[in-house]
Amino acid sequence: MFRHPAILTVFLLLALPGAVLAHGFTHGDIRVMHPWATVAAEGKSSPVYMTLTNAGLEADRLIAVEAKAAGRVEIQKAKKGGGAVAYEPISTVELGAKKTVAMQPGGMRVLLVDLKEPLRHEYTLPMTLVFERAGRVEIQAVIQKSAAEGH
Ligand SMILES: [Cu+2]
Repeated sequence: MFRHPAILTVFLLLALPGAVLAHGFTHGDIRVMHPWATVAAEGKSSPVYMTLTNAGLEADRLIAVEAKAAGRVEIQKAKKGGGAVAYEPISTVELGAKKTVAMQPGGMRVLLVDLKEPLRHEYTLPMTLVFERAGRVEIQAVIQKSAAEGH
């Protein structure tokens, strides 16, 4: 029976639910789960959220984030109090041994500033997370319209 190669690929992906449902990246002891950015126009900014896990026995910390699509990248944390959420830059994200840290709306985030290209819905954005111990972790952020979208 004839089978279209594209159809076959879909079936193979569905046979590996972990690969589809858990969009994540592992490098050494570091696991980065479901990184996602927000749809944005060229020249604008876009927040990126993800969950970081350190499966190792030694503490690590995120010290930098790089993205070719952005003129500048900041790591930020929401300030407490007040009405609208305001963010301020932080230099690192501490990731203790056997700890998980969620970067999510209203908490910590990565901000891509001065985008050199538009972030289009459902495309993916290559980024590099730099950890003090684990080194460089290459990830692909999925571009979503909102936090609720998920997959
Ligand atoms: Cu995902």
